[in-house]
Amino acid sequence: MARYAIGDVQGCYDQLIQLIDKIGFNPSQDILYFVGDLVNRGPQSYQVLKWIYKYQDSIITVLGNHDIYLLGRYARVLKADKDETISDILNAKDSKKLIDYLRARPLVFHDSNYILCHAGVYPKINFNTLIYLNTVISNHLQSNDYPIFIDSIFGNKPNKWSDNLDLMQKMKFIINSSTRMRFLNTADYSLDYKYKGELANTPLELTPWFKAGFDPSINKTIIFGHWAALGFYHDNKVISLDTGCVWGNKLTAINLENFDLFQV
Ligand SMILES: [Mn+2]
Repeated sequence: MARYAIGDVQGCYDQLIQLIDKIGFNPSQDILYFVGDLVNRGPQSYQVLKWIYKYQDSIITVLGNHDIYLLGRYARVLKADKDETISDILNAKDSKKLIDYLRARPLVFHDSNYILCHAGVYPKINFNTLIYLNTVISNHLQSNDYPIFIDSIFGNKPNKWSDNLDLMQKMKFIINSSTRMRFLNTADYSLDYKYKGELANTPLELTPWFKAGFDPSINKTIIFGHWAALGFYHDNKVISLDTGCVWGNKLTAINLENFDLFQV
């Protein structure tokens, strides 16, 4: 048995299948962790989601910003973005089954060694608080009223965490930080949404979220994606796996027992 973590697929079905072949995935023995953003921008989102659904007993995946966008489009609370490539899912006969699977995925998953989260773990929060809010959000997404909930979660505010925020504001902050975060404003650790570039050119006033110093309760290695300009990055605290497959670069998997890297 082996565990592999895989970066942002975003509808790149052919590359997903090539990568699965390369690692020799055995669904009866292996577990695949996906960092989210399974769909959108790429050409075959429906095929990807069907494949994930088929092997769901061997797969753990968390919600990315594009997955939440798909939920919002299906729930008819978002207008179509001109760059979206999810109409095949929205028009599919089995779309309800796939959407119901997707909205039952968490924002954050953790095992004894790793935390899996699409964009990352906001470093200045107590981990138990994060896991509690993750559960509350997941309950909303799985309820019959989920379109109303999804309609209320979009927007950049609040961009600053405080224990004094009300529950709705806390949930919005956790959804934004878990699915969209790259940099924090160094002065107050608020979320920055503007700069999406490389570490080497980081503006002076910003800090990458994983360099801002972690709350001591966050004591596992964080596996994340979302940040194509960062690419593959591995230190003693984080593993970054979005290597920009949908932009013509690579799709990456890492074996979580021995850190062997696989790319197509
Ligand atoms: Mn993303």
